[in-house]
Amino acid sequence: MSKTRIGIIGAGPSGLAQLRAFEAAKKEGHDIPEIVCFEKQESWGGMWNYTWRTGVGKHGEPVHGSMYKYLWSNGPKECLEFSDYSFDEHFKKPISSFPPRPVLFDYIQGRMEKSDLKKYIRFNTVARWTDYDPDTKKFSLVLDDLSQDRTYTEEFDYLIVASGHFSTPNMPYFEGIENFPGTVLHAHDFRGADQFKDQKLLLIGSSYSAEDIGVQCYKHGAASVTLSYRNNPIGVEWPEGIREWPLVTHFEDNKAFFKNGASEEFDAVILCTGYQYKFPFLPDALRLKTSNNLYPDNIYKGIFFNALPQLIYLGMQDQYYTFNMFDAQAWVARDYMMGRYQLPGKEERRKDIDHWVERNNSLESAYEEVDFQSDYIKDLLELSDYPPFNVDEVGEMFKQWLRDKEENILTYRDKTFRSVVTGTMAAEHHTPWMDELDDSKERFLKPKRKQAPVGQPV
Ligand code: FAD
Ligand code: NA7
Repeated sequence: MSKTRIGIIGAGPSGLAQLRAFEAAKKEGHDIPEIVCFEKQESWGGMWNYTWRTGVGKHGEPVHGSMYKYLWSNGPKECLEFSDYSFDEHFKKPISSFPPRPVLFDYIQGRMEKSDLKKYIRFNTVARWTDYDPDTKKFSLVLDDLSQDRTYTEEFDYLIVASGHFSTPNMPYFEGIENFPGTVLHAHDFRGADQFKDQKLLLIGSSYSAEDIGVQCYKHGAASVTLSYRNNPIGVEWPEGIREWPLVTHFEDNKAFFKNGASEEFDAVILCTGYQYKFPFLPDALRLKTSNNLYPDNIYKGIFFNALPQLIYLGMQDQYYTFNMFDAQAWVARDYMMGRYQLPGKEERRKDIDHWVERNNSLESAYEEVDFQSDYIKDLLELSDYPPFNVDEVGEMFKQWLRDKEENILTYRDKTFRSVVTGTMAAEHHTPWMDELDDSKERFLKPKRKQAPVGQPV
């Protein structure tokens, strides 16, 4: 009998979690299926693989990356730590709780290199189209090898969609924006604050991107930052130089008008208005259709497409938890594909989805959202042998992080947290985040300078 074949689309943290899950089973002596992971970029890491490009990439494909320079983790690293590969194991010393992107990228890569997982990945290969044959119960996946300019098709018993959902911009229209004389771009194309030094910026949106890009531009020398919200403001106490106004109604040349009756001239507009779920390689009936939320409908356990559970989605939730959630999902998905975990019938799955979706709809605060996603992770951890970790303690760290941000949006990244994986307390970074303009790994890992005794040079 031929081996079960598994296709994974995307080698970002979710797709890599799936590879790592199979590798863990192999190390335990299990015979694992045949796995191929397709990645359209020339390297792995998904969002964490920074690119300077915008628009289209080397081979004319839409650029996936939305990451930018000077991005520092927006949550404590202790909340995303892999429970089978700690920060201590990777860095060999305690590091601070909010590392910059290159440091987290290094950490992701460390686990993969340790397990020699690159061999499963076909880089520069884009998943173009999928058909499912109910008679043979196989997916046929049309692939484009971008470097060879070759199209081919392969068959799989299971298909894993790990293509991310923070890549295709949601671009609303505001009257008159077409005549705005300065830069207008979406957060997806933002590559760093440098070009906005001394400029008066308008950012539309009130979630992670607006907050982080706004604060980064302020830190790196923008003249002023105005955030404009549709429903709820971010609502923290902003320093002088950042303010938050209701939504823009329209533009006249470089002047924006707001719902509160105010108007102001700007040099640049950044639309921090979120992303669309886009699966151009899936037919209508197999596509996950959702907005960005903590429990997208129609996927059982947040993973299995209810109409066809051999189609598996990873990482499709809005995210407090990230890397450890993708792991918990990937381990359950692996056990299902290896016949070690049986799914209940379709109706029972539907009831379970309804239960989570209803609870999700009733959440009223970020604190309740954290509890919700913690419960979701606990539910997943019950179903596989992914090394368990203290989810309640991680939930408490998230809540402390929310309070820290409310207290001071410019200093929350100077706080430290304790790992639930190793018990190690994070080190304090050598430089307060607001003064640290260099986000390189080398600079980050530099030891903290010892205080010289009084009267002696350092
Ligand atoms: P992605 O990382 O998006 O990876 C998806 C992969 O699929 C990509 O490599 C892509 O090239 C590939 N792909 C897509 N379509 C195809 C196709 N058709 N064929 C082949 N390959 C394909 N999380 C945190 O924990 N902390 C943070 O500080 C943080 N900051 C963020 C900042 C920004 C600007 C963004 C956008 C996200 C941030 N995130 C952060 C969340 C981030 O999305 C997750 O950490 C993580 O990258 C999600 O992993 P993923 O594998 O699901 O998706
Ligand atoms: P999010 O978290 O999905 O937030 C999108 C924001 O965009 C949110 O504040 C929305 O306002 C706003 N939005 C969406 N459409 C509009 C329109 N038409 N007008 C005004 N405002 C709008 O996306 P982010 O990019 O912030 O974060 C995504 C990930 O990137 C996140 O996980 C981070 O890790 C980095 P609403 O609240 O709905 O009124």
